[in-house]
Amino acid sequence: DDDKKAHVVVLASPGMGHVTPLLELAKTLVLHLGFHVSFLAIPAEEASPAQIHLLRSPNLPPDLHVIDLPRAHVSSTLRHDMGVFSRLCVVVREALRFLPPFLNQNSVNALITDPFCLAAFDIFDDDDVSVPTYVFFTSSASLLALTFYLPTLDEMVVGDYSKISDEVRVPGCKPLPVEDLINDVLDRQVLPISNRLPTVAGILLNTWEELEPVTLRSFRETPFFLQIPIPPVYPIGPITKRDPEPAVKSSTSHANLISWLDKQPSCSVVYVSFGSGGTLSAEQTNELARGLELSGQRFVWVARPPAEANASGNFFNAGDEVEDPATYLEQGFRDRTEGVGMVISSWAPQEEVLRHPSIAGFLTHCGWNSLLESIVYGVPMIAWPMYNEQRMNARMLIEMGLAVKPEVGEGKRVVGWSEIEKVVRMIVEGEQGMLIRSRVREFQNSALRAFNNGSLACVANQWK
Ligand code: BUP
Repeated sequence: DDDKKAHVVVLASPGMGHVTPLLELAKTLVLHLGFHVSFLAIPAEEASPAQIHLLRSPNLPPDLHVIDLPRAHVSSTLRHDMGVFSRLCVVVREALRFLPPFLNQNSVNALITDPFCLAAFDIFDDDDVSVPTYVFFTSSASLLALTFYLPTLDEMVVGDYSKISDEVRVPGCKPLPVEDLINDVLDRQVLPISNRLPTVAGILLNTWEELEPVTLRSFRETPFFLQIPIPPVYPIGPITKRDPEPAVKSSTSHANLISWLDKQPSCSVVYVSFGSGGTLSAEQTNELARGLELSGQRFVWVARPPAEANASGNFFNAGDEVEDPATYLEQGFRDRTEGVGMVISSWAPQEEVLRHPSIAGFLTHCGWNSLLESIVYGVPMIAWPMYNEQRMNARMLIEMGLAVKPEVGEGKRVVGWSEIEKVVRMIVEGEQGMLIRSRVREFQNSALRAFNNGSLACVANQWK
């Protein structure tokens, strides 16, 4: 009976890296834990077909109501020189005006939001949002630790991060080389999130004890975190997409892809994707094409038109009319790799690809969702971080033996084709690839155990 069910509101900022795991969390609350969930979605600055598609899926359970907050009129506030992060903050801030009326008109037991929405909660007065608020932190425990540590670090360097010459020592984490710090930290954009996080009722983290034991323990034991004090941290992961989604548009291209994979030998195909924001330079795109070709291995490459230097991510509007790879990939490459490789230019059914038995490896930008999906399906990785916390994620993968990392040669701007050829061969047929695969499978098992251990149920019971 709907009326008797506890009501949880899930609030998501735009972007597939947030919407995907928050929606998955919402589904779990409805399907496995008997909640009624309102999913408040903030429309992206420009309509994102992949996001719309995900939220309109006919497969969503009846007790999960997706509600689009009205599209904000932000064009006057947005300036061209603003980075992705600042633009996102403006869009979220504007949309959140609609949150208090929603909470007032409905009886709500708990509110779960991502960190970007939380950062904008300063627009509310104390009594505007009186329901217990939880954050679903859609990244690693290490990034959460860094987020908590940031105000301290900021004070130490008096806001000038160029003062840090080598590494940052975040409590509970391995020393973090300064070059791996995320760009948004360097320009102090994460500080509002850091300042708000300690005020929430709890933090749900998309990780599990065996993946990040040291940092998770440090949240409970390290004086630094006990002093702040930080709210309870609940590792509820891995929360990843589990059921195949219906294809975004041309379902035939997805069907073609899967039926092509069906014909390939088991563990023989490398899946290449740089996430929703990742694009390569023209030079790097050519080197990658050549490396893939010369490796002689089968591949599926989610390719995007090249774009120069984009340190902070240049958000590909997932599922848009996309540029035909013929316009930027050499014709010879396409002819020579026909039957061996597939180039996809639209949104790929990543979850279906990764779970496919033909997949041998994942060349990934190391977005947190992508790496969790890879672990959940036992796929070894080639780590190719691009921006945000991806460099931290890549470092973790390498240290844990779950990925190899192609190196940019001395004095080079890009990863050369021979390096790419080498790592692709290594992951598919090399000895190191086999070692990584068995290591990933250990974590796949631990992911499964964590998923089944009911940690989400423990937190969620407080909301009933
Ligand atoms: Br691209 C792509 N199909 O073609 P991450 C991505 N995805 O299903 P983010 C597809 O989007 P940042 C595609 O499975 C994952 O769930 C993918 O999330 C899905 O990276 C999600 O991996 C992407 O966290 O960058 O959001 O692109 O690192 O900034 O979170």
